[in-house]
Amino acid sequence: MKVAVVGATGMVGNVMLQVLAERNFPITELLLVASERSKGKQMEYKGKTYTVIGLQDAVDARPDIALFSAGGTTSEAWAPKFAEVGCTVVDNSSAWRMDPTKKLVVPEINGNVLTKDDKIIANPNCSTIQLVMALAPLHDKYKMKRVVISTYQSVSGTGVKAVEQLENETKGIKGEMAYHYPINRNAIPHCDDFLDNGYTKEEMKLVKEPKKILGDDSFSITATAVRIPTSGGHSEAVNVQFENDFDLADVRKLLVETPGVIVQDNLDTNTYPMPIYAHNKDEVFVGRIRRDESQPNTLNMWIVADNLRKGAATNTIQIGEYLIENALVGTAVV
Ligand code: A2P
Ligand code: 11C
Repeated sequence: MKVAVVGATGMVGNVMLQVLAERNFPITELLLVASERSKGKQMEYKGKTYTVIGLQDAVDARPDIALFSAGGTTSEAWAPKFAEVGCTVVDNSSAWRMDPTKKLVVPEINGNVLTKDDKIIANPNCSTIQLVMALAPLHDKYKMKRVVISTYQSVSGTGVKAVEQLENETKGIKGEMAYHYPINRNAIPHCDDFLDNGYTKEEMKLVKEPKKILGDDSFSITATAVRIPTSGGHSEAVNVQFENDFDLADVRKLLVETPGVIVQDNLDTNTYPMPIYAHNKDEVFVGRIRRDESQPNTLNMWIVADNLRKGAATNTIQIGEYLIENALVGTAVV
């Protein structure tokens, strides 16, 4: 495959290159693409040096697959141009996620919706991906009625500036602020912009995206998204009310048997998911699985994943792998 990584110099782009190399993604030609600022910059992949190119040069090279993580504006403007030359774009931005003509995919859950005609495919938001990975098998069996989510999100979800803000603050250095407030020793209930309904965009992604991925809008979701001073992954406290009652041992078994999910739940040994363990891993970790004793058919659990891996780069690349394995992607039109 001729593969373009658009946003290769960015935070997610860098993780994409690591994940592509680790998983031995079948690359015959690699194009590293970024803004005009980075044109000509040298980058390494599997010990080989590559020169960063601009978007138009990448379109002209007619890649088979383009993995985009260069922000929504770049995606809106450029994904269609890649698609026009026959390239399949897997886009990590929020630009296409809720577009009814585009698929929103977590391969383990709904890879089967993809066809050869899908030329722009959306990768969900990081906090959505880890959530649905744990919810999907439970929804299949017990049918969700209502989900309440509180997130504890890593600064790496905001980007390099936020990671630097936290590092500077821990060292007592005054630097540029990515947030309105200090993040060290703080919790900021404000991820992404506020909307007219009083929720943030991040919270509304958690409300809308799971319904599209699960292909079911019969359940309700509400969310509060909070930024905390950690960098390795996002955590989520999730309360799920089901239509049907469940057996706790069966819930654990279902999660243990779900590919891509690891149950870390042993109170005797203080074992539960945490960002320091999830960091650099591709799986979604679930623990603190317990019955909500305040109402029937309701479960509490704690879900953690590396937001730059399964929440972004890994899921994007898994979509690419799914396309290749199912012969849904081919040589671009000349
Ligand atoms: P560049 O490094 O040249 O600015 P991050 O999310 O870490 O900020 O990274 C964003 C990525 O998207 C970077 O690789 C960045 O390239 C790229 N990018 C940002 N704006 C554009 C643009 N207008 N055209 C192409 N790539 C862009
Ligand atoms: C965060 N979820 O942690 C965001 C980052 O819609 O792709 C990714 C934003 C997105 O703030």
